[in-house]
Amino acid sequence: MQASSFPSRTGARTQVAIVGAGPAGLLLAQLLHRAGVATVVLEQRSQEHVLGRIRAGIIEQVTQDLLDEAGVGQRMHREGLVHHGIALAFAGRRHRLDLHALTGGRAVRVYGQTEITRDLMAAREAAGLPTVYEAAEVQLHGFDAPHPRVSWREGGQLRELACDFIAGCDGFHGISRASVPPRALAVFERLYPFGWLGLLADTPPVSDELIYSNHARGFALCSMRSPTRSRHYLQCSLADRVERWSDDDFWDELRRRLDPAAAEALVTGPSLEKGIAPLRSFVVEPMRFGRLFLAGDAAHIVPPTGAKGLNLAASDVRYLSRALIEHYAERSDAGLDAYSARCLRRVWKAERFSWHMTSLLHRFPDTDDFGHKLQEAELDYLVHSRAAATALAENYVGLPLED
Ligand code: RFL
Ligand code: PHB
Repeated sequence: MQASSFPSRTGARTQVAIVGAGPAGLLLAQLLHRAGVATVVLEQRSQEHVLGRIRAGIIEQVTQDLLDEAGVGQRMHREGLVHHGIALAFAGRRHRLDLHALTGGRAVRVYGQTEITRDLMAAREAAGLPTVYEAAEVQLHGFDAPHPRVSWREGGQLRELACDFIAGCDGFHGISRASVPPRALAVFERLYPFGWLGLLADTPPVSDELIYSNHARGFALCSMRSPTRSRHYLQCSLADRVERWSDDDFWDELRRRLDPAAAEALVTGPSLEKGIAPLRSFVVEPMRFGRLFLAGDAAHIVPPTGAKGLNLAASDVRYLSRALIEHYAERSDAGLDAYSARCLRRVWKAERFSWHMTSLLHRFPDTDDFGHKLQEAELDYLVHSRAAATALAENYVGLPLED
């Protein structure tokens, strides 16, 4: 289905062609629109498919501020849940980290990525701006020269669009990064020997706040989307298949990996969605090639343990939107020239934090009893040392942006 069709033909042009209608692409488009910069968004999947992906749940203050700036924060303020703390569970006990007290009054908000995407799509549609869904065979041309173009197939017909810049917001498997000559890229990657099995259910959350649990059987996370909808994850083997997990199997295994009070409080019910995601750390440098700018998962992936992926996509978009607006309004390319290095400084700190949280909380194939005792000792240190707890808290709520 096509929400708002773009009457493209040879000779059509825009200022910024945006590839991908995930949160990065749609947020960039909305911020540019509010500054009077014209965009066309090209998305390979249908609108329903994009909205059907259940992903992130935790958003930092920086991301909330950006949604407000984009004029799409109203429902997030109404329906999102402000969380002042998280719990770390290990050795059969649960310990609260008071994020609010440890960070001088900061917090995170539970508001699903699906809802953010829905709000951004609604704003774009209301403004009558062009988004092409089900754009097949998107290709990027000439971004190493002054006049880039993008082409795609729509209903079997070849379309083409000239532009000043291309924003590659098409996620990890997208075409944008793949269009750059490999010799121009440095890739940094780490794969983890396990995945996450996620389950969404209309059951009340186990607790008012998220529980991250380190257990000898593997990691577990109890999260939520609302006071009546829970989202849980279990560390699973990469060889696992979602069909092998009945809902009952999932709930039984989750219960085993929780502290006794949480296990007691767990309310089960039929799953609305169940899926397995692999865990990966990935960064590509640089994030700019001529007139192509990568943003979000197209340039970097973090394992979800630190809840940073969507938030990093948002901070890239903040830097990129300001740089493009500065280019058009002030004829200055300073922001565009600084974009890659500025993003990467924040990206690498989030990579470090996400890797650390993953290492601390999961059972690795080579985690022996000694290794598990070390994890428990570090967790014990974390929850009893204000200095260590502060370091975790300030990363979890989100590090500050550069001006
Ligand atoms: P997306 O969301 O992948 O969107 C990219 C879009 O581009 C389209 N596309 C193309 N379009 C045209 N032509 C092509 N050739 C194309 N190829 C792809 C795709 O269809 C898609 O619509 O990337 P974006 O916008 O950069 O957003 C990134 C976030 O989606 C991601 O980082 C987060 O979901 C990560 N994440 C979390 N992040 C957080 O900040 N907090 C969390 O609590 C959190 N939890 C999670 C997560 C990711 C998870 N999974 C499944 C990987 C929990 C999980 C389980
Ligand atoms: C989620 O609610 O989907 C979620 C929350 C925290 C994480 C990862 C995912 O660290």
